[in-house]
Amino acid sequence: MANTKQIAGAVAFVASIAALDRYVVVESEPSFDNMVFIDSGVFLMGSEKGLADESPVHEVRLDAFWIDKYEVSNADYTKFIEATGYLTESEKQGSGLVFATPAENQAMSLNPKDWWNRVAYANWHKPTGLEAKTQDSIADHPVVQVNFADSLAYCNWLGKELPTEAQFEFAARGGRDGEIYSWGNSPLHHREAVTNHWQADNLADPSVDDGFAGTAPVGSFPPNDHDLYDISGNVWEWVSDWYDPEYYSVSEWENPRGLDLEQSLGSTASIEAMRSIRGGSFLCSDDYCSGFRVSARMPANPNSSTNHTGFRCVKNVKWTEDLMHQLN
Ligand SMILES: [Ca+2]
Ligand SMILES: [Ca+2]
Repeated sequence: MANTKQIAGAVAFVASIAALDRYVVVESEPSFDNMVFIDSGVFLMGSEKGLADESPVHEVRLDAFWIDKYEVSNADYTKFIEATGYLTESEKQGSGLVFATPAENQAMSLNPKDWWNRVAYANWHKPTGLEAKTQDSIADHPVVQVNFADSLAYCNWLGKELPTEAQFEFAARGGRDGEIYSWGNSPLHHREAVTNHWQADNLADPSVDDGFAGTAPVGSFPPNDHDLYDISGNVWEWVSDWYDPEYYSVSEWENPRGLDLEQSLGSTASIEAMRSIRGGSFLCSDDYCSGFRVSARMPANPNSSTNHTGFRCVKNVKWTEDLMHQLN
């Protein structure tokens, strides 16, 4: 671990070169501030008690990596925008997807498509559109209305990556193999304020017993055993894998990264391949979605920006050391 810290400065230079064929130029001094070191290890990924795409439970070995302690905040993302002039997809398109309770949009349908409205001018500045709070008032909230590319661009700027699904679950479990939640097996409704979630029985009945109907400032709830905040709840988080519901049957044992695009397209029979998101959001409850279960997976259109999906980044130790080796 110490060696990795010591070479961080040199790696910044290498990372800036590596990033040239990616999206944006990496800033000069990437740091490990507010990151948690996750040592290499073996864990049991998935669950036999969840949805079909969470099984079979399979053993996975991961190399060591660093992961952000918090979801990336609006204040964090502002630095990226100001440094690069990057324009997010929702800003280019002039709209983003915003959740509306069934009562608000007059649609009591159980179809999730009826809960989402495309709202003009909704973007990371104004997550729910023109009438949203000012950016200053949500500076410490997780950035949302960022699609997969918008999220990856931020991570690459810092010489980081999006976590793989396996890295996210390994970090979220914190050693709790076989358990349901990042905090153990206690049902969510038996605990108070363990994570920012939806506390009512249905989506037409918003409840704010945990203090937040929407996003909460990052770090408002207790961390997991790895000192990671909001690794369950608050906002869903983009991970790097293409989503495939049957991937666990063919997953590599070591450092799995998901199927490639062609395999994902073929498996889902979808015209548009989906990426995976993890961790659940303020819209999940134990009765609905339950995305904060540590094994829960969700497909998401990588081109879509919504007000309940953000991200955090990782720095891969082996990737870093390989670059140093190439440099020498
Ligand atoms: Ca809440
Ligand atoms: Ca989260």
